[in-house]
Amino acid sequence: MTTSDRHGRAVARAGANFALVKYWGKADERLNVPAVGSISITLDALFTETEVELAPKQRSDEIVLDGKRRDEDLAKITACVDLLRRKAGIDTRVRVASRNNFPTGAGLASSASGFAALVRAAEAAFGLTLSPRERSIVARQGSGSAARSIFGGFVEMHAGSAPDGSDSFAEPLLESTAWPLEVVIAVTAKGEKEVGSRSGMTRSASSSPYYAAWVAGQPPDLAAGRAAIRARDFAALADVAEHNCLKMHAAALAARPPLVYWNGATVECLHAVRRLRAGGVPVFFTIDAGPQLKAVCAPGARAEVERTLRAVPGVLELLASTLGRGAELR
Ligand code: 2P0
Repeated sequence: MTTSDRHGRAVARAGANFALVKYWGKADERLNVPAVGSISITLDALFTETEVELAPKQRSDEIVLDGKRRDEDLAKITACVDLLRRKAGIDTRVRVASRNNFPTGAGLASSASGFAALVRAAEAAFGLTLSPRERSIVARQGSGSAARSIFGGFVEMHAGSAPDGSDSFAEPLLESTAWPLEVVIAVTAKGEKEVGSRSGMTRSASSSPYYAAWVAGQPPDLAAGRAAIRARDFAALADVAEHNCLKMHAAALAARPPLVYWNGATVECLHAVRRLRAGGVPVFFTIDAGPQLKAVCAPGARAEVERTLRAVPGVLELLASTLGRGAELR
């Protein structure tokens, strides 16, 4: 029996994640090693489910996302699956069918959950058993944030310093059940963003006068984020997360041409969250490379956060989630 007879097909699910101490910039573009570490939370309610099936008769991989062929994503997916083909010692092509239960490419971390689910499913389809760390290293080469979606709850990604990227992986910091924070996402625009994270990072690194300061400031933010999570200190986490988010956007805004990921509603939501917290509601915001605002709140505060954000003009829809588990086979 060949590997493909024994295995051949697998389905995996991975939750989206977003960073509270952010990844922005690369140390090595070829190996996709980030310039800075990051700390994230993995979500339960926003996920990608991916089926990988060996296709021995095909000469190239095939990717279908939300029912549509995505030939534009094929090169990145093939490169990532190649890493697993090499480990398995086989050269068989695959058919990948993937589904997001949330809008793709609008700053909601679809590449994070997408590559984490792809790696988990392809590993199983090829009959491999990787350690979680190896999975994270492979997922990173698909998309940096995907290294974090391998794990659930609170996760830290290490930038690492090895030239081969072998110490650039994520690992769990705290389980979701140990501090069950909740998330409300204010969707302020739908559709794919104008400038993807990857080119936004390159542009920031090459042209923003604040990029070096952004990189230099990351170790203390990581230490503060780690300490706040270990101590379950909401006020401390809110402080470092908002500061770190605004620094990332400051570096991006100062790029040439500028990277303005926000719209008016994003900014109104930011103010609404700050007003809520000033009034004693345990909530803070973060914003990624897109116009959606993510509000993170302590258990019990979600209903009030939802009421407030729903009333902000320009908010099209709210998504809510608890924290979730890492990438798993179905
Ligand atoms: C983050 N973002 O830490 C940051 C904040 C967006 C803003 O990780 O080039 O899609 O595939 O490694 O992972 C988005 O970057 O970039 C991201 P690649 P990725 O969540």
